[in-house]
Amino acid sequence: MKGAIFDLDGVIVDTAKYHYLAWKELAAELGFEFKESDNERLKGVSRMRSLEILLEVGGIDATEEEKQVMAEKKNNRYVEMLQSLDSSELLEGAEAYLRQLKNDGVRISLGSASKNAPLILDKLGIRDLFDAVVDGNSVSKAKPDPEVFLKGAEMLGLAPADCVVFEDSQAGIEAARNAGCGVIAIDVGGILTDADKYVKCLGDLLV
Ligand code: B16
Ligand code: MG
Repeated sequence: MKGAIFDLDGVIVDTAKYHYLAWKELAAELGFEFKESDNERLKGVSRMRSLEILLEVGGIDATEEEKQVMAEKKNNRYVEMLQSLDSSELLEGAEAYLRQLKNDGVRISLGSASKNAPLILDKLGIRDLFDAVVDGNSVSKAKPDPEVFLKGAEMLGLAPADCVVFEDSQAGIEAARNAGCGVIAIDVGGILTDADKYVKCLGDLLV
């Protein structure tokens, strides 16, 4: 491993709980209940695709314009919640593992679908640990398309085969495979397949 590419939500921090609260509020405004079990389907998925899944759950039709307004409303609420995010919300061993890799000379990139990734890294105080940041602002094709990880490897100046991806979603694992990277799954629920190795958190990889 010359390069390490990290997904953000579910690997470094649990932002899924805030995504869920913000989507739940939007659903309530639209007149239906969005359950935590439905939220599983939104993990690793882009903002617009998440909205489409939410509307599907609620049985609601909306025009493109209405969807834009809804997505913006949800994001404003989500960003409001992110304001109080700090390093105490880093997942177990995440910062220590990033520092371990840095000490070992491994180059580090982010590979996330989130357009809020720069804000989240700043709030967590770990932005300086990344040599490159690839996120929802710089990719056009969602996972399982390999674009996010191919870009990450390129920004690190490395071949994809020399990079290992750390992912918590099945679509992300497929994206890493499609890119030709190695992949370690952060698999709390024991539900993921097709990875090279499975751990519960990045702390399990500390030496
Ligand atoms: P935003 P990841 C993903 O983060 C989340 O898992 C997913 O639920 C969210 O819809 C997506 O980011 C887009 O986020 O609305 O902030 O642009 O796992 O790819 O780090
Ligand atoms: Mg994720």
